[in-house]
Amino acid sequence: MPTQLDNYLFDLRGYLILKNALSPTEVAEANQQIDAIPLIERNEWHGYVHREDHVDERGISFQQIYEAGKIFETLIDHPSWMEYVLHYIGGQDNFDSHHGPLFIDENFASIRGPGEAIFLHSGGHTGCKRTQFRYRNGGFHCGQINILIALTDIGPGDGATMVIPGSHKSNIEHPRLSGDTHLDETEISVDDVEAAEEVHLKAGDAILFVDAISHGSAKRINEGDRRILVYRYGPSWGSFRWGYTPSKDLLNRLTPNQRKLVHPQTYRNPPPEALKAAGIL
Ligand SMILES: O=C(O)CCC(=O)C(=O)O
Repeated sequence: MPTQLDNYLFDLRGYLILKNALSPTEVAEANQQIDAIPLIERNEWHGYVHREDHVDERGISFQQIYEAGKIFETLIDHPSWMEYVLHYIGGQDNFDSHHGPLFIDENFASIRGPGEAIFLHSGGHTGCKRTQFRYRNGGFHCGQINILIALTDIGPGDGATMVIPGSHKSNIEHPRLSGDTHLDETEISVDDVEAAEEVHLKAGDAILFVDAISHGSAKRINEGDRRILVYRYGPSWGSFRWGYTPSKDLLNRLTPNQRKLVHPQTYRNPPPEALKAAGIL
């Protein structure tokens, strides 16, 4: 459960660090499963895992990673963060009895080598409903809470996640994120962006952040790869960011609680007799 200090810091900064969220065994298993994915081209599939088609500078992203092995299924409702995510999305009283309290609208593994990064994006100034930070009536009601898990140690030069603490509440866009002086995807470092900070993690640590915070990653300078996982949670009435559909195999394997987070709705259809009686069939 989040403590009062967690709540204070999350409200103030827009993110929290969850130390040792995964055990060394879980980290090793996740890395092995990622190694087992062949190096497919952009926009190709390996089973139900899709390699996202984005710019080269962003590295490799394997979307629908929860389809890639048991370890990724256990992350759907992992005890290291589930209570936190429920608390910061809030609103579960409205939906819990009908469908799930939350929905995962994107989940992926990201692998980045030297020279690769993702530009800083988002911020409170956008007012975007889906990613918003909201606190009302004594509770949090955020639109999207991300859990970003390090599968390798991420320190200086490793292409760490960058955040601008407090920017989930900002009214004004950071001048380096747009306009004449905006940074290009591969030029990013904290030295270029006043008030941005790198978040250094050990493998197994996670960052919990509201998507409204300005975030991205520094350019990796060091040799080797940086590996992370991202699971994005929102309210159960949300929909997939990229239109993926969880496979029937996955849904059959999941526990009832996990299934609610992956596919909250049970669809209602009229029985064939009703359609026949109405002359539709
Ligand atoms: O790759 C990172 O460290 C940041 C991830 C990110 O930008 C995102 O989750 O939108």
